[in-house]
Amino acid sequence: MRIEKYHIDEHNHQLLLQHQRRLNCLSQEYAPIEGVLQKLLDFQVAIPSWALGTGGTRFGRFSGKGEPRSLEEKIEDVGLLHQLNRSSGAISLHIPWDIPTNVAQIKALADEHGLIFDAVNSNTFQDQKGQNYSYKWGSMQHVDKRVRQQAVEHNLEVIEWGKALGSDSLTVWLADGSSFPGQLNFRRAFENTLESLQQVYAALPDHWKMYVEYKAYEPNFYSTTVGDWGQSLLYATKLGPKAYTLVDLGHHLPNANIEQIVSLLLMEGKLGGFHFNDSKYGDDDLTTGCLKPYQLFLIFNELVEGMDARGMNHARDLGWMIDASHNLKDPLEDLLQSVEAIMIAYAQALLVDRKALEEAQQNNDVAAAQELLQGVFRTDVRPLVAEARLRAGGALQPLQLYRSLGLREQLVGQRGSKTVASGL
Ligand code: PSV
Ligand code: MN
Repeated sequence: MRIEKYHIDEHNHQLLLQHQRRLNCLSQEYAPIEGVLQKLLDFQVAIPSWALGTGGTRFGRFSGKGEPRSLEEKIEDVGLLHQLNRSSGAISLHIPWDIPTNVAQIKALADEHGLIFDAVNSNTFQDQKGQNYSYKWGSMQHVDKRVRQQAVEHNLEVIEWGKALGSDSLTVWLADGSSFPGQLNFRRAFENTLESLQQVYAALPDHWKMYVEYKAYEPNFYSTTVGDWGQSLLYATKLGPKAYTLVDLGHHLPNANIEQIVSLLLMEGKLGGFHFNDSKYGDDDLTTGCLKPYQLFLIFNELVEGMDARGMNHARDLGWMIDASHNLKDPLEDLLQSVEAIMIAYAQALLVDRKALEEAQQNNDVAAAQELLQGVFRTDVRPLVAEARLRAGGALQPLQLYRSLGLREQLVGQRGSKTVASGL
């Protein structure tokens, strides 16, 4: 399904005057805004294929209606998002949940929707039908070499799928760890994991990146073999220049200073990518920015500062992806809100007066530094984000248009109300 262009035009036409009034006020305060707008136009956030269906918890899954039944329909859903916001131009696949039946057709379909393939994700946290060995006791850390080998081979297969689709990065998240003291020899688990990752690393094409994602706990509750950014950095450093740490916002212990982690990883040239979501307690996988928009802004503030310090291209040099999946909202509405929150935080970070902040820091003027940051955070930059969307051919108010066109109802009409998307 595609949205007819005239629907977007009509919607924009209706909102244009009000939009221009708001944008003018903002431009007067923060002129010139052209550079910021171009950066917003360039910035794309990948959508994970598993976020298009309603997620569940271990207590159950309450399916939404009109969920995509196939990879083709997932691509169509991301295409709709991208048409509405022009900032969701990539899809990230999880193998084996989303193995393409016909690569050429899938690529052509993605192309039709203006989408590229972001990082491919391996899955050694679940047992699959027909698999020889179980991952109950871990995958790359496993005491049995045959299990480790199976996990390595799976990752090699994922790289092959990625190559075929035109992806250029592999994300490895391992559920490996232990739930009871004494269950695991930590050092051996690390060494086994490193050796397995090295075999995968050796198969990476030259221009590829490998993202090593860490997570504090869950599904294991005593130790995780890639449990924090220090461990991930250790693996990434030992692996080599194509390996990087991936930060998932939901994978820290409560109150961790994620912005500081980001800053130091960037300093070391070892920050690879991001998984955006929001949480109150753990890996809650809630809509990005729904709970802690200030933290999100502070993270972007460090990202922009750190990327600029290294002369990096904001849009291209890091992998940007949403990783959220919960069981209440319409997934497409949720994703529109997440992308909007990300763009707002990014726009705010771009508006920070870096010179003045640096001066405040040099003078130990803590109050001035706070004023500077909170001044930007409390500025309503939504007109800027909307202007970037407008220039790219998207909708001024994507969620409003999604609802007024009855897109979910149309999807339910096509797909039915009892469909279940593959994924979590
Ligand atoms: C694990 O919690 C994670 O964040 C990893 O990125 C997985 O690939 C994804 O969620 C889906 O399980
Ligand atoms: Mn993740």
